Amino acid sequence: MRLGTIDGQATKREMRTFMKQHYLAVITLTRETSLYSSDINGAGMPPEAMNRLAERGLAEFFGYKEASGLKSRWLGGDLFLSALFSFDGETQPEMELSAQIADAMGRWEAFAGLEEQKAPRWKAGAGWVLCPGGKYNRDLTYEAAKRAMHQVQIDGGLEQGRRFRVFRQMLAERSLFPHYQPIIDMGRGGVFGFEALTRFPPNNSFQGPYDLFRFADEVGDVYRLDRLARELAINGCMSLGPDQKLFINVMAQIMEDPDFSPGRTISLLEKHHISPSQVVFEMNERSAIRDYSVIKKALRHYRSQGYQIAIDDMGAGYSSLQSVVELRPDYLKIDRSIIQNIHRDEVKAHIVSTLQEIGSKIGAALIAEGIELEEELAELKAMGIPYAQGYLTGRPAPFPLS
Ligand code: G
Ligand code: MN
Repeated sequence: MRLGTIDGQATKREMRTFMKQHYLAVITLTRETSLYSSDINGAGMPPEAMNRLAERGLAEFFGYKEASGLKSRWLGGDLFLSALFSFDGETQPEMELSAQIADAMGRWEAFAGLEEQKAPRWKAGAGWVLCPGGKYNRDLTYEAAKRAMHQVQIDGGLEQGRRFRVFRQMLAERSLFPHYQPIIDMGRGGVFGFEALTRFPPNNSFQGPYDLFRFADEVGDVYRLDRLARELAINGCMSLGPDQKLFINVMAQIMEDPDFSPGRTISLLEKHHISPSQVVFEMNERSAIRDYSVIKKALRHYRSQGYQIAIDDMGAGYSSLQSVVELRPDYLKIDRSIIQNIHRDEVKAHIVSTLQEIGSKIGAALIAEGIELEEELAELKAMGIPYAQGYLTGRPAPFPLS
């Protein structure tokens, strides 16, 4: 996914962005039907209604400057629209195309639903084929139509496009709103530091920050999202005490990127009078670490500047002990699945005390996450766990904390 390192590949990809890309797209509107029904789809629909649907469909797609040569045609009871979409210098033309189509289709489907209240549900599908030079024939048109019909059958195929549009808008508008959750110092009392957590206004496309980051990774844009999230996390951190720490989640794979440099982070930190020694990078293994040696090298560099490292979600299904061995963290954050009901489960207590023993041998302090009950907190305190985080001691909120 990374560019610029492999000769040839990078140049090919870069070249592509300067060339026009043409796609023949076919969009179909069809009514849900049963294979075993004797009804023919669309039968009995008044011709004026059919025309209105076709016109409205065309109108939706004429809105895009990339679309040309729009045609509409009824075949049996199904409506087919075709158009040539041309992109110039777009790095992800297919994503852009599916975003535009998904957007227009959403409105069109809604329109069709209103139009024919009695009718069975209308469904839209889209398919496209690359056509070099913008030339196409019957075979290509048929192929695109076949894909569009297939799309109708598999619900959610266009969901990707919708998500891409929402995602891109979030990046452009920088609409992430970091929240901060306090981490309590159990020995001395008081707030040891805050974990910055990415939040965004509710939408239908992304269920939460992890869903968003996973999607960003899928479409190859996780670096941009990560950078924005980090920048906003530092910007929003209004009143960090000189002895308090700011915990920032970083995907391990970000550190594998040769372009990841905390230089920008440092200047932002300076602006907010936060020193690197107050910053702890939380790493998790949600996306498997491919090459520890690269990360270790990066970590040596950050450590020399004073940053600290925490291993996040220890004890969760995807986390391994390998990162403890390889990364030599300063903190071990224990996943809430181990903390929940720890006062009633000996096995959980054994696991935590074993981790604490490991921690004390390698100089890593434990942070218990997801504490919701007084009993859990009391148990952890009795075990001598130094730091606590959870809804009980403070919910994530924007600064200033109430
Ligand atoms: O993977 P990580 O540990 O960074 O995840 C932190 C997430 O856990 C955040 O989304 C945060 O809102 C959530 N969280 C924090 N404290 C609690 C808690 O006490 N209970 C539950 N269920 N979730 C919590
Ligand atoms: Mn975390």
